[in-house]
Amino acid sequence: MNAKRNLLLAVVSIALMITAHTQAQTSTRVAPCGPVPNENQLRWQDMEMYAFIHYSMNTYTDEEWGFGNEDLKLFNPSNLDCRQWARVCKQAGMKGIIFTAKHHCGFCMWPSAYTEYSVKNTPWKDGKGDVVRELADACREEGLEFAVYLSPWDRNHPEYGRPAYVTYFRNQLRELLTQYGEIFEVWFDGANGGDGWYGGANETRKIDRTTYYEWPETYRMIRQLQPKCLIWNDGSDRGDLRWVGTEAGNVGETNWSLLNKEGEVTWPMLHYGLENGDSWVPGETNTSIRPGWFYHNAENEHVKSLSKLMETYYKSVGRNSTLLLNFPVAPNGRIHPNDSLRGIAFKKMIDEVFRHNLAETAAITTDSVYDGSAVVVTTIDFKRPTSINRFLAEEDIRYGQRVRKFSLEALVDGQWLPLKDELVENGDGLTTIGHRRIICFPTVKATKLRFTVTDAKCEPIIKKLGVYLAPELTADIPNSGEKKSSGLHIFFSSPRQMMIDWDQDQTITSFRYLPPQESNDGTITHYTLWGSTDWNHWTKLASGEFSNIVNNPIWQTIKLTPTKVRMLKLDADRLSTGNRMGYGDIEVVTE
Ligand code: FUL
Repeated sequence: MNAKRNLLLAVVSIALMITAHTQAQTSTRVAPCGPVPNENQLRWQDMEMYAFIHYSMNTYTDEEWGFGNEDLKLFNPSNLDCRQWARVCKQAGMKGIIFTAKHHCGFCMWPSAYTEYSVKNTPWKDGKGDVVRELADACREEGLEFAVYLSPWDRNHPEYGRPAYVTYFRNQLRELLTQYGEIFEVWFDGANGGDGWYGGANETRKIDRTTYYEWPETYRMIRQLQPKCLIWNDGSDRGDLRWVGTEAGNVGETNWSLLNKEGEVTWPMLHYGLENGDSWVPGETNTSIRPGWFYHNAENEHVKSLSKLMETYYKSVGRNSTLLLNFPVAPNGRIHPNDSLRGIAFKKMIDEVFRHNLAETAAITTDSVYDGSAVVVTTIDFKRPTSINRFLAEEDIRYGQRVRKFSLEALVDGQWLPLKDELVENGDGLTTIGHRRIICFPTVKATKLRFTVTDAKCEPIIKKLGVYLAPELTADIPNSGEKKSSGLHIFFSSPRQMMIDWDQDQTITSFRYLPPQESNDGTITHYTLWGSTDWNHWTKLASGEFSNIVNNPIWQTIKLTPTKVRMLKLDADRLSTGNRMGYGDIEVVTE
């Protein structure tokens, strides 16, 4: 290989690192390495963080999924204020908002001409209101981009499951794509629980998600009406973006922005991408700032802590992904102060961590011994012992994603110390880079830092390097609501059934339940606990009574013989009062 040219490239790349977005003129000579992003994907990747807003009938029924027959009279917010949502999102560092224009219950937040099940038949603003319009306008005023979530599954529509519904769905999409200005993304959730109201039929309807919606035709319409719009689609025809396989807020530390155009997409492909995939399909990491996607009063003290949000940032934006962070809207029509304050503190902390790039004042040298798989050694010389704990690297992805593996070493007291990604449990975590990779490591006082690309598909083109000292989060926001359960992915499949899932099998030895602490409402007195490794076969792990829990609402422990599970299901067989199970905290003890 041409060693001189590689050296030049590496030096040019490093020279470019300080000004992140300088055009890499020299590298225009470079041939792309495998699939590359299109203009829309490049623009989207630079957004880095944008918000989800979940707000619908569920907000008024305290549910996560509506059945489709919820009473239209329930929708009558006293103080709906889309400008407040937009301001909060903006201050939380979000560059846009994706709004649940229609969730699975089928209720439309805009006055669609194709259904009666919408805001136009509610008491809110005497049926003259349009939440989609108010939010689209508010986003534009705040300089945010706007996007829509339109659920393909519709538990209200009588024709769901038959061809007529697909026409209805497209008609609705056309309304959203033609009446509300530029839409940066469309979000088509893959959920389909089968049963629903369906115009009164009240039955289960099965569809083949690979064929039923006739996506290619819908995609053509989107491309024609909104050429800059990105398509997110979970599980069927390949869109422009992919789900990362979990709603917990993390993508794999190895994260290729590639998938194959055709064929099945397995869970590891969603989570880690596909190194030799033939299409550019980058991952979008979606998670909520609190356990549920919709607002539940019972979760007000469960808003994610600042440390949890920072970890989410490192495990999404810091792993070559974007972060789609959900802010639910409360029944009064506003984002709750706990969520907004935490969101704003999150943005402040990101700014604080990345304020001073210590590489900017260091001397940087690069040496290349590229031999077909690339070894490029960059030494960052701080001249004097300097405390550091974060490393950042960005590839110029216009030319493809190239780096497979790298190493990081710090010169401390004259000795080279290998560093690893402290957020990764197995291995050193120093794999792919892509748009942005951030490595967190315990603070070291180093004179030099050595970054070596040890394996790459083609010559690496590093656009930016950064070295930072993140302040220690010694005291998180007081009463942050950080719970033992905040690391768990908890959701409710019904008001009396809690589900917890992990990315992989766990051997669990006990399950712990803290009842709600402020009232007895929703306290579980009798329970059944189930475990599964595949969602289909459930084994009863335990059932019984939490004795004296009402009078003495303390932690309850269900001891188990060590059992391998990937998901858990807790049924509330009896509650002290109320119809919805409540909890103060949950802990699952694993081996
Ligand atoms: C899920 C949906 O079923 C949830 O209700 C939520 O909208 C989330 C973002 O996607 O799969």
